[in-house]
Amino acid sequence: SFSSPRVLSIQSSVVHGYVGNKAAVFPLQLLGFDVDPVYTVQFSNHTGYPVIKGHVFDGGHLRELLAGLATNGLICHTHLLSGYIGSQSLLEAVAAVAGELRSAYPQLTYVCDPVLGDEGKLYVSQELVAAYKASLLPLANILTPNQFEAELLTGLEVKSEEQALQAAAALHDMGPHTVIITSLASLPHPEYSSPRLSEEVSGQPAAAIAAAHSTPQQQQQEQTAANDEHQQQQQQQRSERYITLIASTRVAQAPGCPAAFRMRIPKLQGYFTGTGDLLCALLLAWSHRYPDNLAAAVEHAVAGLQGVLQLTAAAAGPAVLASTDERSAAVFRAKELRLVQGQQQLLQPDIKIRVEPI
Ligand code: PLP
Ligand code: PXL
Repeated sequence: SFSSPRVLSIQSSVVHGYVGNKAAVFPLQLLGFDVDPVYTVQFSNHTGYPVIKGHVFDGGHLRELLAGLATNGLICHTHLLSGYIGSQSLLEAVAAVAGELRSAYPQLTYVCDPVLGDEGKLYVSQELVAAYKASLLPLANILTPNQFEAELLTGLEVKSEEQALQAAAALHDMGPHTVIITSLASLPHPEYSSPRLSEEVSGQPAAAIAAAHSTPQQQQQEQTAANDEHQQQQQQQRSERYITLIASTRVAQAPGCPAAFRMRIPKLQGYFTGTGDLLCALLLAWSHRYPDNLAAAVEHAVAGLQGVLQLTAAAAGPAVLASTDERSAAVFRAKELRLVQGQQQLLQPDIKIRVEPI
């Protein structure tokens, strides 16, 4: 009964739109997985909208559903996927479920997205950080923290590529053989400071203004200062145009496949909800397809996500993408992921971005 892949996916669900399980189930099915979804919440829509209606489920709900499955002999999962977990009770229940699934199938792959926060802000209670470390990381095989989550889970600062690799190593030691750190927004990249990119530098208005009002010697100094400032600005702008992903695995890779690499992903304008959930589901699917080539798995997953995002951005249109109205349901609705329309991109992703071995 373990011959075909089957995922137990424990995530939130929404009636309208695509986050949590709504962003994960269809792509996984499309890529050949049977999916058994368990809802951690069921809301009318994602939490960005002005109004949210619905219910939150606790650990007891998950345990009850698992007991039903166990009694009927329906625990036959090759994969476990967990996303946002809002309470310690639910987290402990997920840990129990992971243990139960692994005793039924020791080769179980548990893909854990440790959703704790982003950009310095926690969106769960602090006690969940310790609970993840104590209960879930030891059971997880593939972990997908963002930069901030990698810092919280390791206690290490993650502000450079080297630090990201150190954090990944620390996370490997806590359990997961594969760590994919997403969304390293402000990570300096070696190339950003290389002269190769300076051809992108165009006008230098600050230097020109300084030059018009000073002696030649002052000019030289001010020009240098202005150039430095300008270069810093350019560097900042360049790094903000990319999201850097860093991946590291201790699974033996096929010849020629790197065990650690970076990928620089051009940023699209606008913020979309559910991208992290979709990426995590795609990483699960493609790493099953390419068990000894993480680079190929990441390239396929990111290309699928980008394909859906491009379609979503095109459908939303420039006015919606430029909107800064944080409270507009219409704007959120217009930016819901075009998953169904993008199924071809998920099924046969057009790989435009390759990984770079570190
Ligand atoms: N790639 C990765 C690794 C991400 O984590 C995300 C967003 O979470 C995206 C791409 C999507 O970003 P964008 O909408 O800027 O393309
Ligand atoms: O994409 C993360 C997510 C998951 N689940 C729910 C959400 C969100 C983001 O807003 O609202 C219910």
